[in-house]
Amino acid sequence: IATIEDEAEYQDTKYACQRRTPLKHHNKIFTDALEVLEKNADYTGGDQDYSRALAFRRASASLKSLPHTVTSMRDVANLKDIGKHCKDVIREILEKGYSTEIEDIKSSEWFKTIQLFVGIYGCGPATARKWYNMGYRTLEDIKKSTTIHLTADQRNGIRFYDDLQTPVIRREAEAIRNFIIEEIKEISNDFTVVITGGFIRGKDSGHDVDLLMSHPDNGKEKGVLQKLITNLKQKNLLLECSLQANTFHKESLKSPKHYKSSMLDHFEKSLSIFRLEKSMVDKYTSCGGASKTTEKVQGGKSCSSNTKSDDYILKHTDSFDLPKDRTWRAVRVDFVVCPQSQYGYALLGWVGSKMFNRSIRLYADRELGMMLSSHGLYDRINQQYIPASSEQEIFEHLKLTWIEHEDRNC
Ligand code: DCP
Ligand code: MG
Repeated sequence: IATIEDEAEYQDTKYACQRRTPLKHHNKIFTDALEVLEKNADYTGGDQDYSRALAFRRASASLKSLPHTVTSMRDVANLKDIGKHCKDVIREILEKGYSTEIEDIKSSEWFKTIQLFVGIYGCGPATARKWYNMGYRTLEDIKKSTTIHLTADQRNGIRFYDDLQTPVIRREAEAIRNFIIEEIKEISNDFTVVITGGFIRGKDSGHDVDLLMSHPDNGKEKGVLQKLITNLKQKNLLLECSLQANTFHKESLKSPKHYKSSMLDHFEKSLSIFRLEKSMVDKYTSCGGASKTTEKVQGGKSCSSNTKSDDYILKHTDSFDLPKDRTWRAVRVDFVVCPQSQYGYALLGWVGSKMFNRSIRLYADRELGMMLSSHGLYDRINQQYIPASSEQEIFEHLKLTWIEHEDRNC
């Protein structure tokens, strides 16, 4: 039951980052419908569709933070960010329990096929549409095609399709984190490894595991990820991985281009597919899972510098089939390394959600003339960088009330 304070808080806000958006909210039937409209616009892909997708997402975020259930159109009259199209959908759901438009979209061959194809790791809406227009409708069609040239990501995306479509559960994420902590002890002491993304916002499952890694001494984080990846490859634990170097320059914080081109950040990172042995889940979740390694390194392992990143990527001639009696599953894991001086900003960015980030960045820009990214904050008016050692400090700089991680699910 919503309190007067909850209602007042909702009424007071213009941006999603100013209000609490819990995971479990009161209007799922409506937000599920709006998410179909958002996906549909996103799959369609034009500039206008991008704006439409965003509008549906904003409407959905508004309903998610509403402290009560919408039961009549009167409840919707003064809601934030709900346009005519959304209102029509809500009205129909209120009257009939479903929306004809949403049901039509969900059952259309086009939508179902694009949804199937964008589920392939490495395949975005543009590629999915291209394949659809070439007449392909199933994964089998894609596998058999002799005209499509699949990228390495897409070949693995198809090979591990079922695994990667199966949500990663919290226990699996924790096992991977704890295992990685053990592995890093071989390379560097005092490293911290934190699970971010959906799990830190309280979700029980997600599409991947996002690990933010750092060292308390600024600069000492350098080189560790490369060694970690080399070691994991030697142990045959990576089915695929890319290693991206850090490309951040402080000056770029001032450049509007930095904010436009990079919803994603410039940290050193590896977007990988991890081979999770099922036995690992029990082994690495029973130990309690400290989030910090403190033991001293007993002689770090050597790292060969000529490791190719495509060691485990399928060759074009390899089969898509996996062994039937597997003892492992494939899990998408993002490893991200940030220097301590940017940790608060990096954490804020990797906690998300994507919509929360969009909202807080827009708020900083429009309301305060400040540019916020996962690397820092730049005050355009006073022309200075604003350092922060924690997320709390960033909220203070932005004159925002603190929002807990589990209330950033917009
Ligand atoms: N992120 C972002 N913009 C992107 C990608 C990511 O701001 N284009 C940030 C916000 C996300 C976080 O990184 O919350 C992690 O990205 P994920 O795509 O893994 O999103 P989630 O972890 O929130 O969802 P899921 O539970 O499905 O993994
Ligand atoms: Mg995630």
